[in-house]
Amino acid sequence: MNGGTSCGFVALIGAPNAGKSTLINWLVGSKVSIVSRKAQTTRGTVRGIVLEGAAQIIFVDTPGIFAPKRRLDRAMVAAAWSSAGNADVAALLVDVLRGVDADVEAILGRLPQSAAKKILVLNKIDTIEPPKLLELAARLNSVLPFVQTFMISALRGHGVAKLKQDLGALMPPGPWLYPEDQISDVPLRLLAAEITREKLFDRLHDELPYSSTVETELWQDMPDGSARIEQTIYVMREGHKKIVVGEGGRTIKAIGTAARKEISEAAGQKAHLILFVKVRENWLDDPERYVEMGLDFPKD
Ligand SMILES: Nc1nc2c(ncn2[C@@H]2O[C@H](COP(=O)(O)OP(=O)(O)OP(=O)(O)O)[C@@H](O)[C@H]2O)c(=O)[nH]1
Ligand SMILES: [Mg+2]
Repeated sequence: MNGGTSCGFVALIGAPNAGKSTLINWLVGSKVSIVSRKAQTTRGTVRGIVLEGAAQIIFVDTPGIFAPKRRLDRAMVAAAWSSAGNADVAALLVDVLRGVDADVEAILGRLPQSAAKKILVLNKIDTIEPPKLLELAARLNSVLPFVQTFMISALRGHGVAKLKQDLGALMPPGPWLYPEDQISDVPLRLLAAEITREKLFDRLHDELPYSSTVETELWQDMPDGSARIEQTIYVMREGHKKIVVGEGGRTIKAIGTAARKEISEAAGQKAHLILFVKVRENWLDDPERYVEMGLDFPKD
């Protein structure tokens, strides 16, 4: 007996920047995964847990799928495909303004290999006119017949309640895997590191955000109820360190202030955030960094 409950996994997959993390945050009603204007923001998978009537839907935010070059890219793309393969439903998010580009084409080519039910989620409908939307829906469904097509704006929340409702109905019968009040599987120290990385993405340009990573080294609860949090920002060059620190320490201070505020909110306690910047030329080839990101280390 399962008490009439159902539970399953929905992998959110798509090209970088399609709006997967924005959508999972809206569905969960809280920030569980970081978002930025830049592509390739999400590096590891993040689960966001949502209740819809008697159904528990475990959404899996994944890194964007693109033609990988570096080792880290390969690890990210592999993690996304693995999530799609293990899910009950694979939801393909497409940025309607971008339409079907090479990344989307490549995803459409490989998606049939996944045993999951496939649904299409056209996102960013606030950016184009309805006739174009219908055209795109028809085109994509002619390439791969989706079980259902949704049109949403993850940014504004349009169409998201309907998406959640219909996905609830697709979940297989079974007991809930998570306690009913749990919203994510991300440990607070990892979320805190991700929040700081989001602020790096916000403030730094060009290749720097892609060649840096953030780790929480210490989380110490203080007698007054606050937390002392130490994080390290790894960069690849001395010159990068200078940019992250900024003139007179201005950039790192701004990153720290913005991150501390949000980490305090997420943790529900006052935070003292201490940031260190370290040059680690080869961190992209260091297996330990991948463990921290929750990724498998590709051997070559
Ligand atoms: N106009 C508009 N912008 C959106 C919408 N959804 C997401 N965005 C924006 O698109 C950008 C990328 O959003 P993310 O949620 O980080 O995208 P992602 O698919 O998780 O990206 P990666 O993690 O890099 O694969 C951000 O600037 C979002 O604000 C939407 O419905 N409308
Ligand atoms: Mg993302």
